[in-house]
Amino acid sequence: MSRVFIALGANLNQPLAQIKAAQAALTKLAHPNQIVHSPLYQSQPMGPADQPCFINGVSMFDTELSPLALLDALQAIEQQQGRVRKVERWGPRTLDLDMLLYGDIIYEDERLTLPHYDMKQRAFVLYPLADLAPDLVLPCGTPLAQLLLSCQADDITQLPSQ
Ligand code: ROI
Repeated sequence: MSRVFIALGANLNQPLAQIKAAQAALTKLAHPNQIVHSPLYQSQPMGPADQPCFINGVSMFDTELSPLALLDALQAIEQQQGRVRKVERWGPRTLDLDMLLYGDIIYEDERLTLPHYDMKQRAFVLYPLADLAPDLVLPCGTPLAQLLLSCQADDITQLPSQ
């Protein structure tokens, strides 16, 4: 069994409702009562600025699915919630589920890179991750706390718990 962290992001079609529905769908992938959802954040878009704010969060659970089986499950949830893969890079989306970490695995193929290739720069990922696992150390040996020190949090706002 491996501990996984999934980043959730949405900025279209009632993003808060999209994130809530995704949390419910992820709960079905986890062992019973073994999932924890971070507080949610509103964040300014990274990439093109002419798109709505995002709602972001992270969920943590243990799974027996392999990394690629978990990726299939995440993509199925994205599809169920109306995600259409667009040509435009970094455009708006109804739901993004990104596998951040799968245990201590370091992995790369054309479908999946572990840890997530850009997580170290993204405040909207690092802050909710730290809410769940403040003492986390990445597979490369870098403590999460160290990444937070060099990451500006001025474009994210924690939402009151729902
Ligand atoms: N920007 C923010 N703030 N949150 C996201 O989840 C997010 N996801 C993306 C891009 C378009 C890069 N920008 C984002 O995929």
